[in-house]
Amino acid sequence: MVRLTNEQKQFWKDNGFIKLSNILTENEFKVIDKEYNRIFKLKNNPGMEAAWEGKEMKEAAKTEDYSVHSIHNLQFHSAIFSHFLHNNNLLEALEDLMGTPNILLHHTKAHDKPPGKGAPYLMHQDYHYFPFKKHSMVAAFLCLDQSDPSNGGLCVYPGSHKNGPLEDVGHKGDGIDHIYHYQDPNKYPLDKATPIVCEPGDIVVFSYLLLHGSYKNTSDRHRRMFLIQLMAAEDEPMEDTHKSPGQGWMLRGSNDNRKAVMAERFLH
Ligand SMILES: O=C(O)CCC(=O)C(=O)O
Repeated sequence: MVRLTNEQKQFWKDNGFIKLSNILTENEFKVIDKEYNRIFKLKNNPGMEAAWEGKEMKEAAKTEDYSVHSIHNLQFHSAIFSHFLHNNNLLEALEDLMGTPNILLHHTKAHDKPPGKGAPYLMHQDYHYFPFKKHSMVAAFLCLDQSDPSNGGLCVYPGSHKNGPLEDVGHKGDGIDHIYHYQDPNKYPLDKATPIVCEPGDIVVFSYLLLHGSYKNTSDRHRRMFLIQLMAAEDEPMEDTHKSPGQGWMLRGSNDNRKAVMAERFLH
């Protein structure tokens, strides 16, 4: 059982994020860690490159030689990740944080920032990628490595979720096939954010309204993460966007009005 204390719930309300260190057992973590490496090695190909493109990104990275390897929806690659999506400790904690017993999957993704050149992510709100009416959307960000500012760890502007959606800077990458959302790096620089230092197995949950980003990996270590994006069944998307396989999958509770399902064709 991982029910949150009143202090933890208050921290979440005040800050828009919380680090949980007691979700996975050592053995559960080992299994995920090993499978993550196996899949990344197996899939290793140029299509895994997912670093943001564009002028601001190059400026933030201070070089053109930066990289992030990414695989989306790992639960379609290995049952170990579908199993993890149903982790009871995680879902109990999420129920306490999201304030609903009815929790749906939005999507998952994994980022491996390689040593020495792992790209930074400018400060941004995930809201702009998939806006929902009630802002119930949260990310559960599993750290597979010890992570801190030196190897590209996560950082946040605590409490920024309270300001609601901020005006967004959208940038079409030089490759033209992606739109990246982020805040003006002069207004919200990475180096003024609060680093979240994690141990392997820690899970950081944050609101999609929280300003977050991550540093460049300048160390000789990898910085691997696996992220699950989830929403409440009582919420509804504002735009028909960011579809992914398995979206709307019930992870906890029930979805009696099926409102949070993304596409009409899934309604029946
Ligand atoms: O991989 C990272 O460090 C950042 C990921 C992130 O912030 C995002 O994808 O929204």
